[in-house]
Amino acid sequence: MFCYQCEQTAHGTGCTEIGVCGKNAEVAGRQDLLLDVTKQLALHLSRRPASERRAAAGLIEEALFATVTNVNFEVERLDALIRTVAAAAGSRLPEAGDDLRALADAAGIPARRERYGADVTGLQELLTYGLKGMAAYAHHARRLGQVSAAVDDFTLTALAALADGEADPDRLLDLNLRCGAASVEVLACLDAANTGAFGAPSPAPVRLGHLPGKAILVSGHDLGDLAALLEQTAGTGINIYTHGEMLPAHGYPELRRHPHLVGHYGGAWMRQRVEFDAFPGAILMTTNCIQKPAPSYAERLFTCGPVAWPGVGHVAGQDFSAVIAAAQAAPGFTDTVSQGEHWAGFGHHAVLGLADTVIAAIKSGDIRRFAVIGGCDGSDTARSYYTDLATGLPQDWVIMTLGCGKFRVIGHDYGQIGAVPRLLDLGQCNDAFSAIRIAQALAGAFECDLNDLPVRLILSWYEQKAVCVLLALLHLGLRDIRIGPSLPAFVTPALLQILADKFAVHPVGTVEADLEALVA
Ligand code: FSO
Ligand code: SF4
Repeated sequence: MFCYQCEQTAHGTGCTEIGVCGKNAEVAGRQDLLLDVTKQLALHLSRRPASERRAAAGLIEEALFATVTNVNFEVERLDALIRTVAAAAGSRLPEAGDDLRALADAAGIPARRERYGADVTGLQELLTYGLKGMAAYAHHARRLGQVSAAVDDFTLTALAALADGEADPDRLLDLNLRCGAASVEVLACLDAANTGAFGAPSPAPVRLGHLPGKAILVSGHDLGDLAALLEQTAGTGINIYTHGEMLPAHGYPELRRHPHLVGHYGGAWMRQRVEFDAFPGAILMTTNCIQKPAPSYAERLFTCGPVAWPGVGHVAGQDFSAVIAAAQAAPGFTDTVSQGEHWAGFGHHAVLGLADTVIAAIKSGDIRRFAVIGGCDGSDTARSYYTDLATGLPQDWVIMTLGCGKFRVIGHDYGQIGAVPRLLDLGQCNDAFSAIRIAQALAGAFECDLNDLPVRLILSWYEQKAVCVLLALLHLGLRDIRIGPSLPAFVTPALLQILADKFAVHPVGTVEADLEALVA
């Protein structure tokens, strides 16, 4: 196997024997093959009528999402997807065994690096990961009834180009920037889907801690699954807690109106083995990031949607009765623990509702700058950089955070600047759209370019949705973006040079040096 698609890749170069995420060679091979047949399907569809292309968009999303880091670790489910996608493309696949493995090897990254070289393969993978991230976001939006034809069309175009062996660096760079344009679209589409279904987020305090009673913990990003679970548990006496990237759910009026959505439990995804072990109820994983479950909670853990782990109960559709039964059978909490509160719900609607106050504070000099510090969290100890940077910023800076990277930033009292809280939690990683909307509104108010705003971007990345967000920012022409805690292994020195020259993208430095540079 060879995989270098995420930040925790082995030795910073690539996972070979087994993934740091727990993906074994068999699963990795299936994911390579699934990606390859999906590209072939896109190529096939590029010669078919538009109606056929549209009809296949959901399947292509599902296939791409299944190959994102920490999503699907189950060979049988991957095999079923491979056969469905191959059948849609009219391709014939060998039944199983060595022939399938040989096909997977031929589709893998080492074979392409040999053929095209590391730089071109890196550009192809940058595009591929951007497409995977887009697919994940598009999948959530589609489930809530929102689709973007521009996103679906671009996904097919780009996959078909990759299937066709596109290896021209300029054309690949252009496809990557077009992926950024489609990424802005998909973020907008998901924003419309979430706010359409659950109302515009507004600031609300979230209980940190727990109450006595039976409990279900919901992790991942899919607000639709959470909403269905809230409906199905109404009146049962079971309390629902959010975990990880589900924290922003409390900002949505149509979700927090449920009195049994009682609070948030735990931190970011990579702490789940400890936190799920200690949680005395059932746990539902709606999307990434799932880790290998410990035996202590494997029977109380359930996956749904695109997520799968061998031996873990999978909920087909949104009938959560098995999860509810597991919660009833578990002891639940017997005490009350109060760990304070966190304010969620500062999406673009809420922040732009304060636009006059914010603009006046910028003009008066009370607010000097904004720092967007967010993205993904991960295990690397170097990620303490984000905590130290956020807490070290001058008191006249406002911090906007988002994604599970927020867990490196929240939990500190940043105070207020007048009526404006110094820490604004914009939401999930896809709520990078809120940062974009806020920046665009400020640029409009000050009649300046986005890059002339007093906004600094310090991003943390882990998996492919972060690539989608980064490409969106590059498409918008944003420069001087800091990325950490380390640079992607697929970004070769030559590719990094292009990103540095064209977009002034650069790696994070030390906290001291970056604070000095940011404040200057
Ligand atoms: Fe985090 Fe995982 Fe939301 Fe990612 S939970 S790391 S970028 O899946 O999607 O921020
Ligand atoms: Fe390694 Fe990340 Fe790939 Fe998992 S997803 S195999 S950790 S590079």
